[in-house]
Amino acid sequence: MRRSWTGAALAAGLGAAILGLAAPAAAATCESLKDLKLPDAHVESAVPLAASDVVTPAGFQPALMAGTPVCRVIGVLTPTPASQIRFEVWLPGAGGWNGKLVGLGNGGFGGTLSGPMLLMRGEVARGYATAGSDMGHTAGGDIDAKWALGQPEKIKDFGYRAIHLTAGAAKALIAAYYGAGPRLAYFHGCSDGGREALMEAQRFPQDYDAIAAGAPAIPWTTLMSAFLWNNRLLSAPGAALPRAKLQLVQAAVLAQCDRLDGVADGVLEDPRACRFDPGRLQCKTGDAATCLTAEQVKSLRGIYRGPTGAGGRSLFPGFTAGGEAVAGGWEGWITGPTASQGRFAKEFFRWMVISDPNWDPASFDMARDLARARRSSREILDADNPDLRAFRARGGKLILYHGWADAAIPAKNTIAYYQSVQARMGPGTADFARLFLVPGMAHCATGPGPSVFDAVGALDAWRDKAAAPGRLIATKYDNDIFAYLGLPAKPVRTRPLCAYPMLARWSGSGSTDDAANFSCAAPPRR
Ligand SMILES: [Ca+2]
Repeated sequence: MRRSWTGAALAAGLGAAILGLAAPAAAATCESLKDLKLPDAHVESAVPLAASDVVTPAGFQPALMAGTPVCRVIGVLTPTPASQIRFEVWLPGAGGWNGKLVGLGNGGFGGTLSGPMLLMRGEVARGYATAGSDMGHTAGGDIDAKWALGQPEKIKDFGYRAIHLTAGAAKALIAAYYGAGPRLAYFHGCSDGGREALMEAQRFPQDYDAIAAGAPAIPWTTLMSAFLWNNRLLSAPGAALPRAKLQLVQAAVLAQCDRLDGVADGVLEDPRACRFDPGRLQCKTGDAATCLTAEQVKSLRGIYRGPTGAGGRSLFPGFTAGGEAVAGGWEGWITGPTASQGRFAKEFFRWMVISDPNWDPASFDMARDLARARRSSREILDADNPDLRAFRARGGKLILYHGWADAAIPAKNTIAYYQSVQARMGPGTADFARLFLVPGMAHCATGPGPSVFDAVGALDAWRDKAAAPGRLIATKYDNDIFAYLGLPAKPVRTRPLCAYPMLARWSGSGSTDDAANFSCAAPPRR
C-alpha cells in the first residue's frame, strides 16, 4: 500500500513536472496577459502569433513572418506624465522556451520598434523570450529628434529609462505567462543599442546577467560633436571627397597594407599597423582622377586623426584606413552630400542641446559646442562610465565588439573605453569583460570581412556554462544581411575574432577561407 502510494505520488509528481514544462499551474494564457497589472504601464494587446503570421507594425521593414509561434505582447510604459514608451515582448510557447530572456537594443534615436523586432525575431527562434522598445517616442525614422524639443522626461526615457523599464516589464510578463521568471537575462544592442547595453551595465546592473555591446555610441555628446566636426571639415572649399576619390584612397591603402597580416584578402586584420599617409596621393598640380587635391589630403588627414582641441589634444579618436570605399561606409556616414553623421548631429544639437529649430550647423564650434552639449546632456546620454563593479559583483559578463571598417563610430573609441575599464577594474577585467574587434566589418553588420557571429550565444556560453570566449567564429556570407536576420544565405568564408589584444594569424598552410587555419596570437611589437 505504502509502496503504491509512493508510486502514485511519484507518478503524480512526474506528471506535474512534465505538465509543468508544458503548462505550469501558475501560468496564464496569452490573451489573459492583457489584464496583467504592471507598475506605470499597461498592456495594449496580447495575441498569439503563428509562425506564418506576417508582422507589419508601422515602420517595420522589411515585413517578415514571425517565424516562430509566439505570444506577442504590446504595451506602453508611463513612468512620468510626459512618458510614452512603447514596448513589445515576444514569448515562445512554454514547451519551446529555454527559460531565458534577451532584451534587444534600438538604433539611432529610436522612434520605432523596427530594429529591435528584427533581432527579436531571430532570438525567439532559438527559444528566448525577447523584448524591445521604441525608446520612448514615435518618429518617422531613427535620424529624427524633433520629439525632444521641450521634453526633458522623454530625453531621459531615450537616455536610459526605456530600456531599464522594458526589462522589468518583460520579466513580469514572463513570470505571469510561464509561472516563473527568467533564469537568466541577456541584452544585445549595437550602435545606439550598444550605448543602451552599456547604460544597463553601468546604471542598472541588476537588470541583465550578461550584456553584448556592439559599436557603442559613447560618449554620445562627444560622438555627436565629432560627427559635426567631420561635417564642417568636409564643408570647406574643395575639401569634399567624392566616391571615386575614396576608391582611389582605399586601393592605395590596400596596396600598401593588405599583406601586413599575411593574407591578401582586401581586409586589414589590424588597421593600426597601416601607416598610410594620403599625402603620397597628392596631385603635383591641380586635380585629376588619379590623385588628390591639397584640400582633399587635408580632409583625409583630419578624418583619420579625429577632432582635436587646444594644443592639438585629441578630443575623440579618428577613423582607421582600409574601409574608405566600403558600401554604406564613408560615403553614407561621413563624406556624402547627405551623410548620416551630419544629419544625426544636426538633430541632436537643434532639438536636444540648443533647442532652436533654426540652429545652423555652420555655426558649430567644437570647443564651445562640445562643452555646451556636455552640460546639457552628459548625465543623461553618455554611457562611458568605466566603473562596472556592481555588474561584475553579481556575476555579470560583458562582450564588446566593433568593426574595423565602421564609418559611423571609430573602432578606436571602443578600444579606448575598454582600456578605461581595464584601468578602473584592474588586471581581472578579462574575467568579466572582453572586446572583439572585427576586421572588415562595417557599422554593426556587413562589410568585406566576415561579420556574422553569435554574440548572444557567446554571452550564454560564458554566463551559463562558464566558457569564457577566447575567440568567436565570424562568417562571411553571399548575403550578410540575410544571414544576420536568420534568412537563408550561403557561407563564403570563416575567421576567428580574437579577444583583444590578440590578433588572428594564418598558419601559413590551408585555406584562408577556413577559421581552422588561423590562431589567435599576441600582436607584434611596434
Ligand atoms: Ca589582409
